Amino acid sequence: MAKKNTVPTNKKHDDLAYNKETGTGELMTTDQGLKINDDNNSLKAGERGATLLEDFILREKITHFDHERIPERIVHARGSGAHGVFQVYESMAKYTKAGFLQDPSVQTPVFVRFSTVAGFRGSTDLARDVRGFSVKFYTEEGNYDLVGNNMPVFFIQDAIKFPDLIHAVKPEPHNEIPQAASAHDTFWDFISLTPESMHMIMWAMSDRAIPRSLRMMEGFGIHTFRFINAQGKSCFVKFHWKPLLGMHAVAWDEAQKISGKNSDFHRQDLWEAIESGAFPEWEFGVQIVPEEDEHKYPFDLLDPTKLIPEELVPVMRIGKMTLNRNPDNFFAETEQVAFHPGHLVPGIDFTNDPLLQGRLFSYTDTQLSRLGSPNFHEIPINRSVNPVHNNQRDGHMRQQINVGKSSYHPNSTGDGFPKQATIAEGGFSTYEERVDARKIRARSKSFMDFFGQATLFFNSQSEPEQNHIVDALRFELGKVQTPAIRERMVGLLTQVDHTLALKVAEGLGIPVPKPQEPLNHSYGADANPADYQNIPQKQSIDKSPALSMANTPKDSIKTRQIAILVADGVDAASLKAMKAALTTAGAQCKLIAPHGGFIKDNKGADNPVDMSFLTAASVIFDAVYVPAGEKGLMGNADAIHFINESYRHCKAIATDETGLLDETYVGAKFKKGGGAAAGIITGKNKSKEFIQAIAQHRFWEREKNDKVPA
Ligand code: HDE
Repeated sequence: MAKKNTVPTNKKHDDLAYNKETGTGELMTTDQGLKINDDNNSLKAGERGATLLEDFILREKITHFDHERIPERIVHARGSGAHGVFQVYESMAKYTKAGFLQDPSVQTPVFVRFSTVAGFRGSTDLARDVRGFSVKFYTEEGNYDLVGNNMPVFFIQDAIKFPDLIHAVKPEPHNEIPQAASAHDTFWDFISLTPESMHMIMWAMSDRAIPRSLRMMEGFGIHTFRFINAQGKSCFVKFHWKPLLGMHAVAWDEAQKISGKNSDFHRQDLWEAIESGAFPEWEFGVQIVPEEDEHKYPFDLLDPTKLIPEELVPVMRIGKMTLNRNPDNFFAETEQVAFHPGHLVPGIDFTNDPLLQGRLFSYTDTQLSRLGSPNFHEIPINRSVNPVHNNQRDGHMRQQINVGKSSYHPNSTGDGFPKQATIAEGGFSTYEERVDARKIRARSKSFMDFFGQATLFFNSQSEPEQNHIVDALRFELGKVQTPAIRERMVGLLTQVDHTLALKVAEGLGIPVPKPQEPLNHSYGADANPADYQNIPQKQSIDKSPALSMANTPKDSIKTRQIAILVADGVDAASLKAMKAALTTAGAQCKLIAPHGGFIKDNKGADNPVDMSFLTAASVIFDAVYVPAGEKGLMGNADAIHFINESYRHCKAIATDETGLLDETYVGAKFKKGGGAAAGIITGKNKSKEFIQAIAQHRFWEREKNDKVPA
């Protein structure tokens, strides 16, 4: 029978060119399907002659290459993605009719993209920055996008200031310096003139801005949203993601060094965790506020520079997200994924948060510029699992081949289809919020406490965390060239906490100036400044333990990276025992040696080296262990530096013997009678103590007494 040619319409396209199992594969073709006979030589007029314009194969290949890049995202350009699933623990029908929050047996596929905000696409992962935390839920009712960050508040209250904020933080326009950094004049100039940013500044200067791993950070929807149940009753809701591995950060000195040693540190960590089957997990949390409580708090629920302390409204953990599959192709998935806070499902709706309202415009607009067509929803990563039926037609790169002649509604040519869905059929209807107002450009008086929650955040931090905020501000403002900007900033800090301002001023070598007057432009052109006197400055609580990373669970060493320093002659038994204990507890061990290849243990066996001192660095590990038989490492400057630096960054260190340790800063300290520092474990068979120490993540109190030369 003759083979029938069919036009490939929406057939799933499997383009794996080579099958490893069978050793068979596809022949190379042009984009038009023509088999290529020579992919190594362009068409020339003779062996030494000019290349011919006729060479359509060469031209097709080069043209495609020339257009391989699309504009990177204006913000959140640097990102890493992963696939996974979400499952609700029990039905949330009481609060919302959202289909994916009803049935605990249903797994909803998700795609998540984490990002930094300011840097370009190729910038370092370890920049001091906010992290984007976007989740696309592929629900049966259409895509729901929760496009959040790893901090629960934002810099500004009104979307109209977003371009200013981003222009200020991006590299300065005259010389495009600095990359992926807020430590420069334009950013702090804008911030010093925008007091509403002070709460977010506390977060951005805290350790939350330098996470140990994307898998170890919280996520937040930031804005207050609405849930609506089947009876049409609405309540307010804030969304949270709680990482099951706890929240952890690196030290700032470490972050800067990681940026040089491995600028893909977070991306690689996420990738490798998923590849090794250590799937990252977060619990999905909601804070529910009944509609009648809208005005109960000393802050406005619509103000995105405020959070609801968990001590006032507990976070209910209602489900779990597991990331279990890496993308097949970075560009097709992570780069082309298009999030939008306006991708909603029935049962979830917006509030009038003025930042959220502006975002609802921005995200489709940005996709048009980035992805180049209103058909971006047809790119596989953006497709809804619920089939799309509407009368939108044509446009650049349209994939769907719409059949029939009706492309309008109402129609009789298509029997009236596609028809509108009734509410009972799952049709979306906007929550009917009452509106009765004047059109004005003004900010609500209830938004005008700029410092109360900044102070709450600062007061809720542990002592090391507070010190890190001071250091971060000294660093950032220390890089600012214009004295007036530094002074304005310290003036603002006095309104958060006077000691904080004093310490920062001391580091900068400037006096503490008087606090600045509130800026008139914050009120709005149509506002009467007299209405804005006596703004409440008091939060209902003084401390919120949930805001401190020091209170995160510290009971696991799962997926932690442990460096084992070895040289020829290492004691085989010690090495084997510690490796087994750490691996059983879920950590991953890497053998680091003076050279690559193999090292010979004291039993004569060859042990493969994972990294040499040249390619490894202490900053990419969580802890370090030196087994017995360390002679080959003694006097080795790299090994000594490795331990000193681990100590400086407050990590757990274990050594069976003390020869190498004695050559380090740590050993010298012991000798001087400094006593055994927390997190330093010496002696054989101490795997239990070492594991407990690693689970503590860091011994930050070391910083107080020690300035380690590393
Ligand atoms: Fe975004 N934001 N944003 N943003 N945002 C974008 O959309 C914007 C804001 C956030 O992984 C852009 O597709 C405006 C808050 C994340 O692909 C753009 C305003 C929060 C991502 C845009 C905000 C976010 C973006 C650029 C102020 C936390 C990365 C590329 C009104 C709740 C999504 C894109 C991804 C991306 C606009 C403020 C989170 C330009 C106008 C607040 C995580 O549309």
